[in-house]
Amino acid sequence: MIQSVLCEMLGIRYPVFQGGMAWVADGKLAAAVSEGGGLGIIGAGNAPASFVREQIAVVRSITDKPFGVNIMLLSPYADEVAACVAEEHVPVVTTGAGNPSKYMKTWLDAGIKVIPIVPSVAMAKLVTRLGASAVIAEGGESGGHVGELTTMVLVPLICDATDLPVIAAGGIADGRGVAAAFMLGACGVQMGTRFLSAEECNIHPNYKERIIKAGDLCTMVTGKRLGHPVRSLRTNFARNYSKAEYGGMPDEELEALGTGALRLAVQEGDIQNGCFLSGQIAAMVNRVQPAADIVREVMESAEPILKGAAAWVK
Ligand code: TUI
Repeated sequence: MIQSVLCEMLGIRYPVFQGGMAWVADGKLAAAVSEGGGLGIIGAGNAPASFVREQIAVVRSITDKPFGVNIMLLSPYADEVAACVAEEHVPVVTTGAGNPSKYMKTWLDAGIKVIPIVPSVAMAKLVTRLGASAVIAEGGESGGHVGELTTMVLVPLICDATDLPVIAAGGIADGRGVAAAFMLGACGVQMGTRFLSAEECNIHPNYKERIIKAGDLCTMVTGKRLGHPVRSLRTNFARNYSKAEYGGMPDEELEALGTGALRLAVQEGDIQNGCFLSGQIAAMVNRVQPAADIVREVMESAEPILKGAAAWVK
């Protein structure tokens, strides 16, 4: 069984986090992952604190295992959600899409383990100084809001930049990815796209089907011009957005084009107007299965690969 310092630190069986995907990662999915021995994470996304509080209650009604909340720092509700997780004393907070500095003291005072997603060495060093428990190094293969660097480059750089445990994310969906992440110096992984196919993942059936059918070239990045690059499935919406972006559409119109598109994908399965966030690894996600099976299967299949690695050394 693969265990690492993260397991003891967080009280989890497997060093696997489920990404806190906006609109997708609700209390039911998070609870299923935590029950399966990983760390389930509620995605606050752009939702208000009332929604997050409800989802925390859902998790607590299903499991007494540890879980986390991801706070999307670009959200207009970030301040109230930050206060809510402190009041609720959630075990773990992860952050994304920004600098979490201004909330760190409140969370640490509430006894929360803070694990920011860092897209750069500078951000890793900053949150290390501010008292983070670990960092998530998320490469640009991931779905959603992406940084510049790939997982292959970012993970070892972050491992060199901090003594904290590093969780690798972006482009990981099976045992080979886990083994590779550990070889790069990570002691845990976070997966988002792989959990889109979980039985307990409550997205529209069109979304699940698209992920399962996706091939290697099925994602693209849009939104660079507005400063928030986002990886999603290459749908008509993404192609049209890209054309508008490079065709000189004014910023406000472009912003309006993207508004509501995540919800349309997740809740309505709207193939024409929805933005179906997905990592490149969707090509490797081929079936629906319980979240707990995903956690176990991915970690168990990494074991022979890691054991076999010694055979390279003569
Ligand atoms: O955050 C994500 N993935 C996301 S967020 C999201 S919802 C969204 N809504 C509106 C616009 C854009 C996205 C969908 N997917 N992943 C973690 C992540 N964090 N990726 C990149 C970063 C990041 C970027 C800059 C973290 C820190 C950061 O700091 C910038 C600075 O220096 O302040």
